[in-house]
Amino acid sequence: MDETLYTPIEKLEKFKENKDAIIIAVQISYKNDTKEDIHQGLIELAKETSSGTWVDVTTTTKESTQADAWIILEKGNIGYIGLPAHNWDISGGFNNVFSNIGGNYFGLYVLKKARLLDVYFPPAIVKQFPGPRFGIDGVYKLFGNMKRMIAGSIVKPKMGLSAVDWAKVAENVFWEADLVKDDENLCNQTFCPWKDRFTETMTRQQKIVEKTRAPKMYAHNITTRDIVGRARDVQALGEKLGAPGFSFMIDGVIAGLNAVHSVREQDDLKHPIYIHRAMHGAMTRGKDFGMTFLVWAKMFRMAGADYLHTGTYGSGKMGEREEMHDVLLQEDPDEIPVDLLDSTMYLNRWLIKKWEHLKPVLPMASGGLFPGALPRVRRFNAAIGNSFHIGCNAGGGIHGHPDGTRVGAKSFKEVAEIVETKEYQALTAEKERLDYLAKFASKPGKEYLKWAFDRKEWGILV
Ligand code: CAP
Ligand code: MG
Repeated sequence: MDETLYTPIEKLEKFKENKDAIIIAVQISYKNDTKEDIHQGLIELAKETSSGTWVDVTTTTKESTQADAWIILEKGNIGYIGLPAHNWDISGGFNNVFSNIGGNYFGLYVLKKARLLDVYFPPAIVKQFPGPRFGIDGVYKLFGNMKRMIAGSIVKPKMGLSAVDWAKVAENVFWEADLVKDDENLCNQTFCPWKDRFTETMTRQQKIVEKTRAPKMYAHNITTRDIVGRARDVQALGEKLGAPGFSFMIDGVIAGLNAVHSVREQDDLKHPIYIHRAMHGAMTRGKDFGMTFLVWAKMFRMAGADYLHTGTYGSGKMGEREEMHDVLLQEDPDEIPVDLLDSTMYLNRWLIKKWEHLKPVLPMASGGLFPGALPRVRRFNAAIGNSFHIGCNAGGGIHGHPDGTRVGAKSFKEVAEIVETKEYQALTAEKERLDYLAKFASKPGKEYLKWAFDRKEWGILV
């Protein structure tokens, strides 16, 4: 655990005089990491991330210095670097941003560590980006303003099923739960062409919506080269089928922020954008070189994500159990341990906090979830002031139920409903909540829920 404390950029004593610049916070290691070494390392980094190189050159002019980055502050091995806002060529969307805030310096062999911890963009830049078209309120409206967590599923096996077999699994989810999504690696493979999968799924979804009158959503993966073209084709097919319950899913880290922004800025595209974050771990888990997902989450909000994967508060397989640290219960902490910047609690605060004109983004918890994990997700989500506004997906945690997908989905959704009841909400002690849920599942007819709660790898997390 890196105990280094990080001061958020907006909390810096020197923030006011630099608030019109782009500001990055970078944690580095250089030579022997003395105060002087860190200072020198940050000078090298500032040069490399703006106008300089490894030696002084004869071609520098007075004018060229307008692009120089500068060191705002050094706190231990964390440096706060200011870059002139005009260094980001916004005319090209997001393509130029990482070339400025997180490009070359990662390759400087003299740096033994360089982690981009955080980024601040001045309002003049943020205002140039659309942000979510729907946001949390808009997405929940599509779900009939339900007063509970959205219960979703990822069809498993995630690859290999034919379009019809995939749609049959989706159908069983839709009978009970709210949302089905493509998995991150499923798009238009020959064994499951997107048009067939979309058609088979949406016709089944439509029949269930007509029967149950309950809103359903299919997040369809459009991660492809001509992503706007694919979005238009999906939208046209949805209209032809008379089936509006779908969102555009994009593997946002892999496709890139520009792809998300390009889909968002098409005014004729009228469906929410669902961002999966596959491959983020390649950049965010390393403790020496890389960046936090916080950097990505801020820009996905600017680019127009309506839903964004940000982890399960450590309730699933993609992260150890997160603790509810006091600092994470503060809305706007003055300092936070570096290792908590990518905690689901801190990430989700940045998805929902007031930020210029940008609508809040719906957090999606996914990855190793199961019915009994939902109470814990709900408690953590409430702790950051986001109540029940979160989508929860389970793949194995639904399709792994021995009574099949439909029963698994029923179990998952039922727990999302139980935790919203007055009786459950009135319980504050952990043991009371555990006993309440166990008792609920021990009733006749609830054997399927008892199985889920009793399964060794699943259980109940409150
Ligand atoms: C979950 C999942 C999700 C990741 C996402 C998977 O399946 O479909 O893509 O977990 O993680 O492929 O593993 P299970 P994150 O429910 O079966 O685990 O949201 O942290 O990026
Ligand atoms: Mg997946």
